[in-house]
Amino acid sequence: MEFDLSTRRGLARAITRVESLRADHQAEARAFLTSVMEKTGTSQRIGITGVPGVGKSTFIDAFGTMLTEMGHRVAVLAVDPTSQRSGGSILGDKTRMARLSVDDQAFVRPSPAGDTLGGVARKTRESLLLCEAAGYDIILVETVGVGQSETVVAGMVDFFLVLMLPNAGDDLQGIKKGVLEVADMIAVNKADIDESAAKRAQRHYQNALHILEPASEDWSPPVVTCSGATGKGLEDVWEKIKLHRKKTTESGSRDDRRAAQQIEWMNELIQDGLMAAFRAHPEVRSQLEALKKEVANGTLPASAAADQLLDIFGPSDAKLSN
Ligand SMILES: Nc1nc2c(ncn2[C@@H]2O[C@H](COP(=O)(O)OP(=O)(O)OP(=O)(O)O)[C@@H](O)[C@H]2O)c(=O)[nH]1
Ligand SMILES: [Mg+2]
Repeated sequence: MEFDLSTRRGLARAITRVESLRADHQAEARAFLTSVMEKTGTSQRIGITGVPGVGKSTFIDAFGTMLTEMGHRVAVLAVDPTSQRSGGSILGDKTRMARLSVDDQAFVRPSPAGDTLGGVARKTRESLLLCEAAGYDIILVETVGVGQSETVVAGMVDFFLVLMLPNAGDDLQGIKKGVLEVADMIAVNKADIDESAAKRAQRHYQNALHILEPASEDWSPPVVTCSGATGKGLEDVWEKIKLHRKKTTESGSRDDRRAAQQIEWMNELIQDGLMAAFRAHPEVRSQLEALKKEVANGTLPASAAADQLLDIFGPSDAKLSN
């Protein structure tokens, strides 16, 4: 199956194939992806997160439009594991991306549905590669700041931007420390509402970041203020992202980060594949429930049950002791 990636329609159809749950579609999608791999890898991949209402969609609309005006081609993807439950999705509200969604230099795709974060993220990773093969040189991946989704998105981008509200209390407004650890930059958004509050929040986050060990030797995450609504500060955000790219390209850490992400992704896929094969194995299936009960009621040690099942499953060396 071929898809014409030179049109948005062709790209959209290829992504739909990636998102399909049908095994034959997935095989087709994978074969197609393999055939376009050499055209991937050249874009700037940027993750954007923040609590609901921080202004992600508004920011992306303004930031993306600024980039297409500079001559870039911008694709916007989303990772939202909650989209199925709520019936909507992060980018369902195209009204919030009024300019970008009609910009012919942009491609906007809502989050794929899925009941696990891993499943949603896998599809987004593959869609990201398709967008690159289609010639989009900047990919923005939006995720809402819930659960583990930030860590997952940070694991598929070159640069991870965390948007914050200006009314930061001393309690870091409940922000998870884990988010600060993966941030390459913090932007205090909605600075137009109250400049001095935004500046206070900026100092606050600068202090918070100083407490943490810098994640890399060649980059200390800056804290800036901006407004998606007025556009103020967005050029500065872009300058910082370009500087990061320059520094990490020179030091080699950008390639290292990408390589580590690819290996991590492969490992996840192997684990998923093995688990699926394990669960589908007829004899494992016939024994699993009974053994689970024995483990649950304490008559069989978990390790013995696992060994039994691994024995049934296959290669005799697939044992816990190895
Ligand atoms: N004053 C001001 N308001 C903003 C700004 N950015 C967004 N807003 C408003 O804040 C509200 C939420 O903005 P969104 O862009 O939808 O926020 P979001 O983070 O995408 O929200 P979710 O998709 O629900 O997670 C809307 O009413 C926006 O108009 C800004 O820079 N300044
Ligand atoms: Mg939004």
